[in-house]
Amino acid sequence: MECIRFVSRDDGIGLLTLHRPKALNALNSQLLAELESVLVSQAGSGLFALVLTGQGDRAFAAGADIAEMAGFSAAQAETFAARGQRIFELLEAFPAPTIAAVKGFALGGGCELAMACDLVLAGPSAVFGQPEVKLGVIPGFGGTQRLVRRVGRQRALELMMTARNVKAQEAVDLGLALQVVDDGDVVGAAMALAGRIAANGPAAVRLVKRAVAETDHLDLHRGLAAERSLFGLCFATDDQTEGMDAFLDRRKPAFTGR
Ligand code: CO8
Repeated sequence: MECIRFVSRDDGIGLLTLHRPKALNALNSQLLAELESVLVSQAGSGLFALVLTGQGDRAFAAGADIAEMAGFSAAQAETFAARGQRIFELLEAFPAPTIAAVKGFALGGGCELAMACDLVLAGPSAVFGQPEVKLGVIPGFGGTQRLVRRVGRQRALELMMTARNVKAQEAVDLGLALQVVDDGDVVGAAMALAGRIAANGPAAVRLVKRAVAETDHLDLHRGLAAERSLFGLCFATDDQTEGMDAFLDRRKPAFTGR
């Protein structure tokens, strides 16, 4: 792979790094294809958590690749947007929790990529934004949808219409990021957070994600119906037996994620 590095650690945590540092990890077709391939191949691998970051200190990703997009026809632009949206949906639906570890620029498609992750940690250097209107275009990898859902309609419109950048602490205040990692080791902090999550029953963690993802567009009544069905499903897992037995035996559970 040219544009993505992926390592799966013994503790079940995967680290995916966008690797085009010369272009501030801008998302071109090659990078998107490699991202898709890792997500597809890892979806059934039983990973307990996946951390995404960008190579180097300057950028998570400075957006979709402007040099590649510049000459697009309307039809080509729509196809490119459809491709990015589909891959970001794969990321959003990844069975295990996903954590974006953002250093430097997360602009345009980079901000959209972070928003397709479950949790976003920001280093002190993190800069978020949807600057597309400066280029005469709109967000095309989900920004008009996910930003509104993350920060609310008025704040999202202001950010997308002014194209202004948001630093780490403001991103947290807006709800775009979960927290600022003060010491700057944002990847280390994301791995540690992934480890804390992975110490819980991995099958249940996956079902928490499913319960939220599959119901956030439903009314409460239907959401509750989906929740109780997934709650039932927990009782068909080894992790539930182990978790409850361990509690009753006053020992630490040894979860398998099954
Ligand atoms: N695409 C391609 N190359 C890029 C990008 C990008 N998005 N961002 C930076 N680069 C390249 C630069 O061209 C430069 O390359 P070179 O050294 O060969 O000239 C290198 O990365 C370093 O960049 P700078 O010299 O500009 O570094 P600075 O520190 O001066 O500035 C900035 C950093 C502020 C991040 C600046 O690079 C910048 O403004 N980048 C563009 C940010 C942007 O507008 N992003 C949004 C792009 S549009 C988008 O993401 C829409 C997504 C949906 C697409 C839908 C499909 C149709």
